[in-house]
Amino acid sequence: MNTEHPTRKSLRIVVMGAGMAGILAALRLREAGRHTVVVYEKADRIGGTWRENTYPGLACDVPAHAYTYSFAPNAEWSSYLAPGPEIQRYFESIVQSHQLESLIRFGEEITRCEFVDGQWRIETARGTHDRADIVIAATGVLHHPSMPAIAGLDSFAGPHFHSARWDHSVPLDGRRIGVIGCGSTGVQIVSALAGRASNLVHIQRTPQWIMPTPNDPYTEEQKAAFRADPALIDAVRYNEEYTSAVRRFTSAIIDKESPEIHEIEAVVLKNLEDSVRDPVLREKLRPDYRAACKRLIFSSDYYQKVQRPDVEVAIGPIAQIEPAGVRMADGAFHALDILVLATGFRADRFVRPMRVLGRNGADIDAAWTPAPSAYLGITVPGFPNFFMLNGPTGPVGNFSLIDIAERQWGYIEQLIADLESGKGRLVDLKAETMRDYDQRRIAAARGTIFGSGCKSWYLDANGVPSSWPWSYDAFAEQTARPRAGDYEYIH
Ligand code: N01
Repeated sequence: MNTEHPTRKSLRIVVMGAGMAGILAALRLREAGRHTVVVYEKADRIGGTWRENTYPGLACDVPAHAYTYSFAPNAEWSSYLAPGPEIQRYFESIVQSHQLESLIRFGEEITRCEFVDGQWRIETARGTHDRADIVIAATGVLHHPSMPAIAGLDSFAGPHFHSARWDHSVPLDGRRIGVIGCGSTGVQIVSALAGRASNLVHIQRTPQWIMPTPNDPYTEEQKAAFRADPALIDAVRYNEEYTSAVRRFTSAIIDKESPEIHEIEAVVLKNLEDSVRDPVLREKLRPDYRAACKRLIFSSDYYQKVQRPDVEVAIGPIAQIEPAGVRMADGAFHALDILVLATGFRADRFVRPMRVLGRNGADIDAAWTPAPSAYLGITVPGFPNFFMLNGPTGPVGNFSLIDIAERQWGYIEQLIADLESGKGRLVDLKAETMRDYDQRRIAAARGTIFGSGCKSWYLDANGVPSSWPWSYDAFAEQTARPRAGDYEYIH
């Protein structure tokens, strides 16, 4: 019996998803050791976004030592920005070293989650039925590929696939490859395929601002030093230059007239002016909206790669896709063997298409129409004991989502502790807490750089940026502990 907390009881907790955030939750719950924990994972492997995205050039644009669990530093990162497969291996190693595999039910996609008689009833596509006192939804942010509605797409004669569904059976070397889309994904793919394709065409409806970023490999000596003294890893992770860059970046995005955003604008403009020699290409690549309005792209070599003679940039809308290639609205035709759709994700989905039904028949789909929101990206009124990691309106602008998930987990742990200690059997966000949050959030979001006039996946169906619109420190402070009065406790 736990003598410190005599009233603490064991709860049944279902975690949805075994990506970065689900692994975090499972690991923390296993460490606490008091609960029955089951993780449902629709795929046959862990990894979430790092399992699903396997495109050439995949890397994380957050420095590797910052995109790492705080409790599991990794001396082995090969470079300042880690390649995707290495990140996947890191998560696999965490699952293995913490023996989490036995908690995970693979190949089980939850299709329905309904609150009945004080518990959550879970149903999977395979017909498994389960129940839970608490649900942790760790279903990811950018998860469902967005297929573009371009006329003739299916008529394309060669292989064509979305960036998150890469077909590795298709040989790339010496082929004519078209890449549609120039978000972080399209830019990484083009940088990786330049020099492999015989002809590479980067098709951009809207060019992007590019922030130059060094990406030096770590030497064997550096890795040995990290191994010998983990404090050196902290020195990179919590390095003053990086943390102050994160703070300056949030100041920039939340205030579109701040000195910090003007600083970013100057850097990306200089990058374009200094890097692209041909004035015609330079003008093609010059965005007509403000820097960081779309999620800023970090690249050390994109401008160099698109100046190669075997790489072409095609700017403007596509008229149609034809069996032999892509026809632009200006009539230009690009003959292609392979077409890659780096066209992004349906960023408003979160737990959907799963059916989630809360108290009194509340439907998450209705609660999130026209646009999803969750208090601190974690809770929604009417859905008691249902906690999200990286849910809607959390910070998603060029930050380490691991850090965000860890902060949210710290907050969720305290709500779980309330339930264990008998404060209530259920904890439900008050509707007025949500209303007040959304009013303040929406007013603030309209003033952020994301709302300065471009289109991006940040904008919800009302055109409001759905990312956290305040500072990083405000997020840290507000997720440090649940605020008295925000929640209703039900016995
Ligand atoms: O997707 P996006 P992404 N015709 O939505 C174009 C994260 N990420 O996969 O701008 C023609 O940014 C669309 O054009 P437009 C990161 O958070 C992180 O690249 O709408 N083009 C745009 O260019 C990132 O922000 C890493 O005019 C069409 C592109 O497709 C997020 O994922 C790495 C079109 C979509 O860009 C999403 O990035 C990679 C059409 N019909 C990704 N439809 C890290 O390093 C769409 N487009 C952590």
